[in-house]
Amino acid sequence: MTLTIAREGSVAVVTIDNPPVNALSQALRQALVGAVVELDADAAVGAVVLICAGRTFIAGADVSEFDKPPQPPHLPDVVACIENAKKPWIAAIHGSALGGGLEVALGCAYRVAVPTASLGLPEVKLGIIPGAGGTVRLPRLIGPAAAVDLVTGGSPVGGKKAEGLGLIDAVIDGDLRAGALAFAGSLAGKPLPQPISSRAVPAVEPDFWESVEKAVAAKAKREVAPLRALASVRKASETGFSGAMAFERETFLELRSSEQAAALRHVFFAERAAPRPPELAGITPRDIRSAAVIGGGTMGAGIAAALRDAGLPVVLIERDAAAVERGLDNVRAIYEGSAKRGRMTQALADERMAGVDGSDDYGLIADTDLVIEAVFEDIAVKRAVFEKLSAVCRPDAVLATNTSYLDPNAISGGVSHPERFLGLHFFSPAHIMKLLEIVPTAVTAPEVLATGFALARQLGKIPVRAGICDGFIGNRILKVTRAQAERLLLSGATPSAVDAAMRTFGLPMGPFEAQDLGGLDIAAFQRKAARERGETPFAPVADRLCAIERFGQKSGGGWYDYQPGDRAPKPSEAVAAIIAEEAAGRSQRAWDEASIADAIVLPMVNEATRILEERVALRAADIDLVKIHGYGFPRWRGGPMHYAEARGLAEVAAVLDRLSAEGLAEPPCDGLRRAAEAGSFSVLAGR
Ligand code: T1G
Repeated sequence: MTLTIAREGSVAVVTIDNPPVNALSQALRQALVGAVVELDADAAVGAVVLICAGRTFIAGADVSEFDKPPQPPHLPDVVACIENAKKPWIAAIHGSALGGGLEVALGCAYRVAVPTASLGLPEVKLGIIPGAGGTVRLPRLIGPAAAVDLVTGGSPVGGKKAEGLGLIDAVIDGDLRAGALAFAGSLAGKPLPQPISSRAVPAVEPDFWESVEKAVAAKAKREVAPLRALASVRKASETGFSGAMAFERETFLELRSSEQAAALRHVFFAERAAPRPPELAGITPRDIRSAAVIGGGTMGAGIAAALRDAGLPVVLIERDAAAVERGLDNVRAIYEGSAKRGRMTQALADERMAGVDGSDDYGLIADTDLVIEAVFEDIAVKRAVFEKLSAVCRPDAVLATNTSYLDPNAISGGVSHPERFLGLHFFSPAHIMKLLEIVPTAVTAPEVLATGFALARQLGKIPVRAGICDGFIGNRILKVTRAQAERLLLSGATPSAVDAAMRTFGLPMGPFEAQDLGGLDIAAFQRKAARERGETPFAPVADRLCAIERFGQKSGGGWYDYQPGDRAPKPSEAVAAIIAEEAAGRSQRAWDEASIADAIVLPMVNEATRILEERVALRAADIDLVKIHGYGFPRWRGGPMHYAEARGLAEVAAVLDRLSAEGLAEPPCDGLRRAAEAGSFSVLAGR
């Protein structure tokens, strides 16, 4: 880490260089205090520009220090030191001024930024609240309402929006350093602005805090930090500066050691590590500058949109002209929907759509860098596609299958240069869901696997390498979850009780609501294939529902009944009767929400541990990312593996033993027992 001071006439330029994101380490905090003292003492200095080297302004406190006791100088004191400096400091912002980075900027007398800068207080996404005056200075600078949005939502704003809010004093077009120096020069002879800490907070409407609290609570659900952040902004609006700072700091220190903060930090680092797995270090991926998708159905259209959103030109191939039109209509519907919902302008939607060419002529993709197949889940259909691609595409073109359940080794059988083939398993809707399971075959070349990870980075997705088995990582665990959910029904629980318990646990919806939404027929198709392989999937009730074509919302009834035009699930007497028949003779027991959650989540952990033991997943954290980004597992619990470690693996094994004794779950696998003895999954695989 370096902090250097240069002098440009009467303006001193303080440059921070602490790669990779200029995080506020203890050494950097110390150096900033030293710079204030040095420049206050230099009579030749009339103003100070604070700027950062590298790709971004200060991106926040150093999250890797959060597990250690805070070391002085503490950030609130550093910010106060800058605010009380005798010379005006001007924060010159590019990249991201986040968390402590924005708090340092709020201690400066002025803030300028390039239009592409992003400024925010994302602390609630780490389960904490700003800890260096963010909740106290912000309402004084931009008013309580705007401050509440920034602090409780955690999302950044761009340079122009920041200027409109009054968060920055000027947007600098062109060279930031030169623009900041010119801004500093324009201050000559002007009185210093009132320090933000001594400004009053603008008054709010009488019912402001009550109404905003309802809105924040509804969005936060069981996450603790957003409401605590709101309380700190309210305190700042109703108390003097020092009292509000003490309240904020006390809240910050309490939350930083909370379970939710530990879980969210775990996810933060896992997400950042995912696109660059250590096993691919030093391997150069192939360039992807053009792409094609074979198949314009729901998945194919979503994948095409995801590729377009990353700026890649896309050719959408279908079997004939009519299917091509249907495929293009599917992509068009995605962009029209985004424009209608205000997610993008109509002009951008049109530009994205203009970059999609539809055709039934494979010859169009003879020079395409990447081709992703997303046709019907049938091995013969897929192999026929890859035989055509092998004949038409460049030998170095990366060929990928989006299969969910088929074996990529089997699909690649007819592919020429099979080392350039792999599985890229997208999750529907493919242009929204972040997870991308990357599935190498036995012969996929390392640089092709690295290309899959580079593509994920290009698409802004979370990549996880998955080994080949039925369902890879996520869907294999999902099968266990669905079987467990049915087991509960046969021992006294109801679909509504199970779904309610899993929503309380933090899932966006329960297993039965989810099946009704996605359609029961899809899993029935997989169970049929499994039975043809000699497996015995457990789904006595689902099988009977499919036999009478109760496929869920799409057929007017599944696990629940639905009134025409109403998607609200209603408990079904017909389903209850089938459950009663299937449960006959089985022991029944009382279920409360906690025991339901145990009977669903802990078997999930057990199967995940098998996946880890078999090296289908390389790291426990990868499984957490799969469940969070593919299946809605609450990120504030860190994912199933982090949740299990935080709860205690010995307890997890003991509960599974008890459930197993009642015939309600598999016993802990050997790997889970070994991990329980060691107290961590690291005994099984990489972290
Ligand atoms: N601390 C430590 N390391 C960090 C970091 C941070 N705040 N942010 C990123 N990194 C590492 C990351 O692990 C990765 O490491 C590398 O930098 C590149 O990250 C007191 C208490 C800034 C938008 O929450 O949002 O301030 O894998 O791949 O895509 O009130 O990083 O290379 O070894 O994400 O260009 C608040 C979190 C902290 C910002 C850049 N700040 N970071 O994205 O790079 S709490 C944040 C980000 C706080 C105060 C409170 C993004 C980014 P490696 P990357 P990127």
